Amino acid sequence: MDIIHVLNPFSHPFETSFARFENRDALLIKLYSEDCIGWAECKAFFGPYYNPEDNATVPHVLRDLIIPRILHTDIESPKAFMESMRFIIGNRLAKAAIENALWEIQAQQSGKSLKTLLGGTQEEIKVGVSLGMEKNIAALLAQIEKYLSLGYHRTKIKIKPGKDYEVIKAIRKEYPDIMLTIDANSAYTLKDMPLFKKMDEFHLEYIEQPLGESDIVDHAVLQKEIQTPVCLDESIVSYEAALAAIRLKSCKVINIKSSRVGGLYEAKRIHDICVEHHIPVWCGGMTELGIGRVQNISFASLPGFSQLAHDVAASDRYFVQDITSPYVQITPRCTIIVPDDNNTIRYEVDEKAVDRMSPDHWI
Ligand code: OSB
Ligand code: MG
Repeated sequence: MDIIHVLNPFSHPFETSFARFENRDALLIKLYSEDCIGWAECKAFFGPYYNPEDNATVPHVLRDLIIPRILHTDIESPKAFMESMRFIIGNRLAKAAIENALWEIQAQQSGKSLKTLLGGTQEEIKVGVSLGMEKNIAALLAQIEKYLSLGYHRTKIKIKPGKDYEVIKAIRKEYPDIMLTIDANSAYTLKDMPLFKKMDEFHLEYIEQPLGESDIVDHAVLQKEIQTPVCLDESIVSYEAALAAIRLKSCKVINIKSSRVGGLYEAKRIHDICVEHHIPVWCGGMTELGIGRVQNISFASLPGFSQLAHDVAASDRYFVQDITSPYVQITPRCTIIVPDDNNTIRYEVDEKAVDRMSPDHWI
């Protein structure tokens, strides 16, 4: 296995309540099987801003714990791999990176697409845009206008205390009817209840992760008091967390990121339980490069994802250059075509592009 560190500048900085990003700093995994290579993209960031892992903890967990256990062994399936990793607590981004590479290997060995292996049903998926915070409202309105004119189906903006009510009010004044959502990335507490009640007037599609990143209980208190659906992101780290949130009525919508929950197998279980309980789901993003982006597209083809738009945009939403050939593109309907067994569209890893973005090799 190789771990390759790549750095790809954003064409426009991306600012959330927890950090401002100038580039995507990512670890790529190249997993060698007998007859093929499985590529995967680890979704961790430079620091532990979004969840506890980062680009320093992941190589440790891979090199010192996971790889010694799987080197020169037969692995029956991604599921069997995950079960054998239960001795490692948490560290789901690290586990998901290997799990994703195993799905790629399984796809190659079986001659099937990831969509087919996962049970995907949709030929194309609807895309939305997640917009970072800007220095003023005019700059944000310009961003919104840009992506609306490209046809993006849903606009999500990042908020934080002091950059919330007035910003949304200004957006609603300009665009009273667009499908609008907000993402706080855990920047608030229950003390902000009056603010969230007031925001009901904006008819937002949902409010993403307003409270603590591991909270399930306070979100239930909040959801009971407001009309706007709460959508959980950070808090849903596993099937068990999803079930707890459903039972406690902590949210009405769930954003599923396969990396956050330890891989595609666990993510599909969460998708299935949400469908069973009529909780709308959509596929979240982590400003991925092409490899992770294409895996998200295949995952988002599951039947429960047919209603809402996903944080799975075209490569050029974030980057001038990408590491797949072709880059991810949107159709005139602002959808993305899902790779299938008929090779309607086929993505390859562009190793020259990977090399250009990689100042050093970690292993
Ligand atoms: O909370 O959904 C989030 C990016 C990095 C970390 C967390 C989040 C995000 C995004 C961007 O909102 C989603 C994307 O376009 O990839
Ligand atoms: Mg989010």
